[in-house]
Amino acid sequence: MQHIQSLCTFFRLILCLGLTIGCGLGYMDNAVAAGIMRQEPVQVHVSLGNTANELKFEPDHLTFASGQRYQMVLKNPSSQKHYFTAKDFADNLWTQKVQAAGVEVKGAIHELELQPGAEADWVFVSMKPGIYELHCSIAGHAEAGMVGQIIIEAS
Ligand SMILES: [Cu+2]
Repeated sequence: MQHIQSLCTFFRLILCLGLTIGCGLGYMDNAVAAGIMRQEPVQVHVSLGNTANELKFEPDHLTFASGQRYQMVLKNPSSQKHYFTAKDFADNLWTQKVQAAGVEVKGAIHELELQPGAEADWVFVSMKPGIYELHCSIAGHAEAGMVGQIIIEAS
């Protein structure tokens, strides 16, 4: 009996490990995926630039918990175009959708371009723990300080 119990624990561990390593909801057990999709997304607000036209993200440090559903509200209150570019971060989450101006985009997203005054909602489930870089890919912006750090913490 003891033996069977430890065997069960072992397989549960393997399962958990599998879920952590799996790089998309596709790898997840359906029940686990359905549970995450029932989560009310946690709202996080990020500003690309500001009204004073400073070249920075506000905030420039973002922390997410793996396996949590988020709604990241991106806004560009400045008078110039900016990008939210975080390719490695985007590779390690599962995007449910990006919503902007009545349009909904589903599937993999790597970079978002926001025109002056634009707003976009990125709904995703953070997956693989790690430290990821963020920058604006407009020439000169990252060099001027438009960079940031995104952390996905193990939950
Ligand atoms: Cu920029």
